[in-house]
Amino acid sequence: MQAGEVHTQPDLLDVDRVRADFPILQTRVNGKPLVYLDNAATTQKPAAVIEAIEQYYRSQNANIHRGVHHLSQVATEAYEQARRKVARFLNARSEREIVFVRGTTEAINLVASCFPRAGCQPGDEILITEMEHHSNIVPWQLACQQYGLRLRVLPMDDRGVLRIDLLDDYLTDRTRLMSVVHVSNSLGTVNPIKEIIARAHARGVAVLVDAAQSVAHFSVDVQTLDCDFLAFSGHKLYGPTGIGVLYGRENWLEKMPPYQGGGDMIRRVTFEETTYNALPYKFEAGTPNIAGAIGLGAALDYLESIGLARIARHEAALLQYATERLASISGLRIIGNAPAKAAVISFVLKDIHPHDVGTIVNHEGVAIRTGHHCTQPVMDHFGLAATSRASLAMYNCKEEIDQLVEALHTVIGMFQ
Ligand code: 7TS
Repeated sequence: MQAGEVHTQPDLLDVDRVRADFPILQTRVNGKPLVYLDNAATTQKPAAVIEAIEQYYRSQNANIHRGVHHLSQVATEAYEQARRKVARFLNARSEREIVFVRGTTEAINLVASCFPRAGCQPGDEILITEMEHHSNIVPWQLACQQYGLRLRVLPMDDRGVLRIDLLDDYLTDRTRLMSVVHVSNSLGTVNPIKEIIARAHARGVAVLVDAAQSVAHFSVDVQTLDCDFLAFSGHKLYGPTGIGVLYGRENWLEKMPPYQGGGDMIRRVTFEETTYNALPYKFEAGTPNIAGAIGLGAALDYLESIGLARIARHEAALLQYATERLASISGLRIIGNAPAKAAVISFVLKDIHPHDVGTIVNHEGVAIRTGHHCTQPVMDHFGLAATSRASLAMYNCKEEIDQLVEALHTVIGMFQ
């Protein structure tokens, strides 16, 4: 190293320092250090998020948008500041495009309920894909029943890659909206979302992006993507449960009728007629999850202090390491082998039931998810009932992957 050269490598994530920010990672399970690899289900929370929520309840709690008193103004400002942070995080044009909801599920239900009333006729089509989470399937089935629409499904291949070569056949003159997952929660596939959006737009089709599994892993910019809607959950992004975001392009949100009726979403109510509030409040009926929004804002601050580019590099290296180590276990088959993947490895181990795999590795302190991951059509594609799934976050490290591999060898030993 040359004199004067900086010793630290600013581009590298300091995983020990990051881990120290997450109190729960000190937990021991069955006498072993916790190895938390269920991050696609929910991430752990840094102290900064826990403290922001506590501080809100200790010193800022009041209902928002209604009171002239001090605390109500403080709480309103904190809630609206969180919205501005989300708008900046996604690079939205305005915070009018940011609707707070309970999570990805509610965001998709909102669009499935309101979009058809603004932009569809009976016989029109909604396009989804074969790798969607149930929360991006069932709301559209309900909408199809209610509004006489037809649901179409773009298939994937056996690597878990969408058949983009068929996209133009599936985008018909009747297609009004395509709702597509950015990163698959059960396969890890990163879909070429920008290309999909461009091709849908060329046919006049609006696009909703399910970003539940992408926003915590690499930077997502709604203007660069040019999406019409985008949904994510706070709890998969180091924030609290019960809060999430629907980004909606302003012209669509203006056109769509409200989702729920109640306080705060109105301008004027009489028994004869009600007029609605401005965006985004038209879609936020009732007292929202104020503490949740503030906690989400703190999570975004934390994420940005680490830097998504640095997180993406760290997780990509870890995913590659984990893939190589798992693939070297005899009898282990990785499900989902797309060239572009993020943070998720699903696998089956010989003919051992995934629930047995999950139970035994838990004895070794390792938390993985087993089951269909709310993607039964994906399981059907591969002729499986369930897989085991390890999913990564910024605080995971190589030693934890080694512990998983060791625990899997214990599983194999028990079934020999
Ligand atoms: N979309 C995707 C791609 C998801 O992975 C999930 C949750 C959702 C939508 C729903 O998010 P929610 O916050 O509204 O529940 N995925 C998972 C999972 O993989 N394991 O548990 C939940």
